[in-house]
Amino acid sequence: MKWELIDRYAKSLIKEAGQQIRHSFSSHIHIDSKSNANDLVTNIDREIEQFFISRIKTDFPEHKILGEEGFGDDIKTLSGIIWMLDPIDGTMNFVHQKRNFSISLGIYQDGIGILGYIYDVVHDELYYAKKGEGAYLNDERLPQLKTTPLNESIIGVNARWIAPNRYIDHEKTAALVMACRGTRSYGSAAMELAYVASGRLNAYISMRLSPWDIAGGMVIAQEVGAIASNLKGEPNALLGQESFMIASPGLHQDILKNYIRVKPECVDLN
Ligand code: 2AM
Ligand code: CA
Repeated sequence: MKWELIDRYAKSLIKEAGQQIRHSFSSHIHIDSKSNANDLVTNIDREIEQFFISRIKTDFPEHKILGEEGFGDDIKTLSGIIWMLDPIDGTMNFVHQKRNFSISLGIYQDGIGILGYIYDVVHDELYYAKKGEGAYLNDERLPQLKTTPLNESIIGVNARWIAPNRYIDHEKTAALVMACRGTRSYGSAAMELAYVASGRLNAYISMRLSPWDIAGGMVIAQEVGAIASNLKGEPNALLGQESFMIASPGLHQDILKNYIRVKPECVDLN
């Protein structure tokens, strides 16, 4: 019963937050940058995170919250129940395009993903899953993923990883781009995970993601048989930034083995 209650509660919080974000389009949005000039945050990111936290702290005081904007708890271990929240994943899209961003939420117990949500606010598409009970897009159950060969696959990858960079061998990534059917880059990691889970993409690759970017999507993806790992092929630890890849079963192996080479000198890439 407990998880059914938390699930209903989380969905209603997400829908309410989505409404607030849609209303914010007609107000003044204040934009700041964080780690670099292109790493954006707005007053809306902060207000939405605070909205979630104040509600969760009131109604589930024993739960912990890991939020991108830092208003939650200082999380050092995954013990207990932790809500991993990105109030707006794809802030650059929120600012520049007013679409292609999402609310991303995963609820974990002792490191195991129990509930996952990705809400495409503008299209009113809620992807969600409960561990062991399948994944859904709004009220439609998502089917199990079928393996697609690379030459029939669409890969979500940012063009910067096809140019020389310090993390991975760009010539290998360029070969991947040539070998697949097509590439896309949507600019919201959580949405790209949702797209892999729903078959709109067949794989998604990123060099550096945080727990709140992937926590919700991992629960959803697991329910449809997608495989996720860091670029070394290890499970993501969800405690700090890591590289990331998710794909349908056979494709994950193929890409990791034949098209990804992490530079040996790049010691800080997990
Ligand atoms: P964000 O918008 O919540 O920051 C952009 O390619 C995707 O990567 C977005 O989902 C973005 O999430 C995420 N991301 C994670 N860390 C990032 C960083 N340091 N700079 C820019 N985007 C980052
Ligand atoms: Ca964010």
